[in-house]
Amino acid sequence: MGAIQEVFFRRILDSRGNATVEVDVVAEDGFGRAAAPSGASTGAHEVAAWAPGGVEESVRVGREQVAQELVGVDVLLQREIDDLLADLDGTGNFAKIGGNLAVATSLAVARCAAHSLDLPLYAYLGGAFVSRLPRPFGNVLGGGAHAVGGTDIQEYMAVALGPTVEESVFANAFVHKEVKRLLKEKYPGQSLGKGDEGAWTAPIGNVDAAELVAHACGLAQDKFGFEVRLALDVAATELWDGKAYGYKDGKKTSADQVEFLADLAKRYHILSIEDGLAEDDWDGWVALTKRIGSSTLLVGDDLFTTSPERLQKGIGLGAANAILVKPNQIGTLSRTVETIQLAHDNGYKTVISHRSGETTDDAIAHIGAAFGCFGIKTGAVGGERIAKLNELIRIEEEL
Ligand code: 2PG
Ligand code: MG
Repeated sequence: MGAIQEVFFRRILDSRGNATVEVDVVAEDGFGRAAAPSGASTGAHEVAAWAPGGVEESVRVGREQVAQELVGVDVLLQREIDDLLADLDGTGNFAKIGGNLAVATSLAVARCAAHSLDLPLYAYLGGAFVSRLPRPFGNVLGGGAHAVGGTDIQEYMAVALGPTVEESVFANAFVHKEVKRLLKEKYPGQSLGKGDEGAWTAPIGNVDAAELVAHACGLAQDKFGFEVRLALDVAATELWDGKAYGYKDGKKTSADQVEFLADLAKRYHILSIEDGLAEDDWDGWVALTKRIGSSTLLVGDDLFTTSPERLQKGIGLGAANAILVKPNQIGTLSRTVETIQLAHDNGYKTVISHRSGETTDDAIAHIGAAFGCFGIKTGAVGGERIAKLNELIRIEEEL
């Protein structure tokens, strides 16, 4: 039932003004559309983003080669379709067709299947017993590869642990506003900027930034009456030169970095630290996990790149205790789900995530709900960020 009839590929804008791909899948009884995001602080172990010639070549390959392979296939055969995409590519890392083309196709197929069954995407993927929604992680202050002149640490996030997603989303947005107010007080008359994800950027030091955001989280906690915690994405791969982590005020060895983060985590009661160490600094990851893994979520992003194989290695070594899940790092929905299930089977928490370059596609809200992810990292404000947050509020209402 529900054979795919047509597949359309087009180049569209992302939130940074770069080109990305949108895919439409038309089947006998359904229609599905999805778009791919893109990263700035990408991990070396992610699948290739695009065909060698970039977005335009991926779109051409989609039109000339992918579409004809999908036409006639039952849209409900998600795993087979995802395998077909990998086989058609043939490189093992989507270097020929582009991981972003693959992921947009894979998600558009899932949307079309859900539509043909008259189900919302989360219900199609997760079934009748979906009940636990992910906690929103909202980026409120930062720098790194996402902003000019900000902190070395890429993201300072608010994580509201409210009784509902709706209340949590508003608490995170409140922290975003309070951070602006506190920055204006601290730097009177100076202009403030925003990074790619809508987080504030200011000429503030890494520790002062933690202090300021932790304070803003405390104000939110007082106002809303539930816990609001600080979370970091250090994006340490961007700081690592092969020997040391380079900060504006000096270098840190891997051991120094572990001490620095352990101290910050304790001082500011930090809920989670993502990419506290570089993508191949496995020893550092194991050391940090031994040191604070029992009290702090240590989330591997560039470390795992949503790959079941890299996650398996981390589980074996005792590196990290949580994983960031970005479907376009691995290229298909099936592989994304494989990673989420492997994580949950081994006691690793999952945080489904946007990329710094985004569209208004809200698939990650549905995936996070369907598979019971612990968290969803998708910004605090901004059109392409609230697309996901508001969709989660709708899902919550439906449940
Ligand atoms: C990250 C992401 C999203 P990018 O590092 O976690 O915040 O950034 O998409 O640039 O990799
Ligand atoms: Mg990250």
